[in-house]
Amino acid sequence: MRDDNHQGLEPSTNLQDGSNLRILIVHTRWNLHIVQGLVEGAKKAMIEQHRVKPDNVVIESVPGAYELPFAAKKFLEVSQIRAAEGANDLMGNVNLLGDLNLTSPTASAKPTTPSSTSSTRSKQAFDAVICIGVLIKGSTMHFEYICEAVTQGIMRVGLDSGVPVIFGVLTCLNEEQALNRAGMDEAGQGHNHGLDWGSGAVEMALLKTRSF
Ligand code: DLZ
Repeated sequence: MRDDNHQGLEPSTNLQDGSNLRILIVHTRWNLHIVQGLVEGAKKAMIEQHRVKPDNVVIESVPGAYELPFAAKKFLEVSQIRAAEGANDLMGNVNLLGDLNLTSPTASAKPTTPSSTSSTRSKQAFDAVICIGVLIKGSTMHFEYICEAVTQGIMRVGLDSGVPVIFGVLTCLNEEQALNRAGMDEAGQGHNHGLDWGSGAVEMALLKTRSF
């Protein structure tokens, strides 16, 4: 069914050049068939419209939407520690991760070899995070509680860290609404909101480079 109330993001008049940015997408595995379409939309906008390098789009997953704020915060912190570690390695070989006894919580959990550690350390911290998930209302109050917690949590991570965190969570009354907002509806008249989230992440990440 066509959503006549759809309002997409009006593109910025300036080119938002994301070629120096590194952006994290954290997505849920709940409602994965829809979430994947949204993740692809966000990637497409960042890479094709904003010149973000494909290697600089990092994708991680969590079980459900409730886990998004925690994961965004942790991945962000680890990326900041690794970036600082890389800078310190250049100056004096200080190992912050080792000192704090932190390990990476990434889903891929690759074994740490000396070469992979040093290449990971040289990576820049994430300039923005996009949290992507799909919440579909059921017959209990669960939906309302998760929506509230996720919304507040994602906002808090952004404000506390000073790094923009995009709210890419659809909160829908049924699957049809979600498919429409992922541009996956049968009639092909929906709009993939992932595109807007990708553009929004680049624009917000670039705020710090603005002079006023
Ligand atoms: C439990 C639950 C329910 C009922 N529905 C969804 C949903 O529609 N979308 C989603 O991303 N996650 C859902 N979850 C899982 C919670 O987000 C969370 O993963 C669990 O409550 C464990 O903390």
